[in-house]
Amino acid sequence: MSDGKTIFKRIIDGEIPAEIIHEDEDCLAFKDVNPQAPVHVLIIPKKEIPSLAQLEESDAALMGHMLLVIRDLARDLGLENGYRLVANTGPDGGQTVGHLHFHLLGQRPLSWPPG
Ligand code: DGP
Repeated sequence: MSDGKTIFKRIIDGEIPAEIIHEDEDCLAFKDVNPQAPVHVLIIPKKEIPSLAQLEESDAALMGHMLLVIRDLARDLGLENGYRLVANTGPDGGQTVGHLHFHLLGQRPLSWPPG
């Protein structure tokens, strides 16, 4: 029974397992189940925001907080040589889960442009 929740909301609610590497009052970071790099972590707000396109002005502090969490995670995960932060948004952006998430990718050189 999915009861309309996204898979990420189910992770937030502890209904399905995830390899959580950071949790605080406002956000959660866990390993991507289908990693595209040696480090591939998803950082999500606990607030149910479908994508960047639905952000509100009142989410500014939350987004700032998440970027600082990401900065610290990148340092703690040893990504001193660099990394990439991605927020796939909407169908053209390739978003498959309707809960805002940032992909933190690193520990290999990443090509540009993306596909
Ligand atoms: P996106 O395409 O940007 O919406 O990325 C969704 C990502 O979520 C994708 O890289 C795979 C990951 N993912 C999907 N389901 C699960 C899950 O149940 N657990 C974990 N850890 N990651 C998931």
